[in-house]
Amino acid sequence: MLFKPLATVFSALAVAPLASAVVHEVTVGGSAGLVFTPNQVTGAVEGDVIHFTFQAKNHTATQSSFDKPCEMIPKGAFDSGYQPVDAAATSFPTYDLPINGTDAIWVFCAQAGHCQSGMVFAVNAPTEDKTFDRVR
Ligand SMILES: *[C@@H]1O[C@H](CO)[C@@H](O)[C@H](O)[C@H]1NC(C)=O
Ligand SMILES: *[C@@H]1O[C@H](CO)[C@@H](O)[C@H](O)[C@H]1NC(C)=O
Ligand SMILES: [Cu+2]
Repeated sequence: MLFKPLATVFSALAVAPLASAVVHEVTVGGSAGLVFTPNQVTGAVEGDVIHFTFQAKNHTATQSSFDKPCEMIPKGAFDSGYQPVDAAATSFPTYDLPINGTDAIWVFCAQAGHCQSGMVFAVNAPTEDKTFDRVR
């Protein structure tokens, strides 16, 4: 009688970390236009992954900063590189961005003109001061 409840507790502990890791699906471009869909993710924590799926046109997911939302940060930026996808494509390249903490992460598309058209994305953007609306 004692053994069974303990086993239940241990198996619940063993699956806890897996259960809390979330894969956040984000579509880049495609029929929605020059946008990331959704254009931001909140509440992401270490262990989560942003799974970008690139659709039509030729986009990137590149790390920027709040102050320069259309420029790659000078050191250590993540960058998917250009992902050209034909309008008639039926399979789509993907890029996984592991989340390592709860700090705000700013992302843009580096294709000429796209960021200037509003093609920006954020993870854990603050709700005050440096907010998502202020980079768009
Ligand atoms: C994608 O865009 C990049 C940057 O503009 C360009 O160098 C590359 O040739 C493009 N690829 C295709 C297949 O159009
Ligand atoms: C998290 O760390 C990994 C490994 O260093 C790195 O490749 C990735 O770009 C980091 N994620 C972010 C959002 O900076
Ligand atoms: Cu783009």
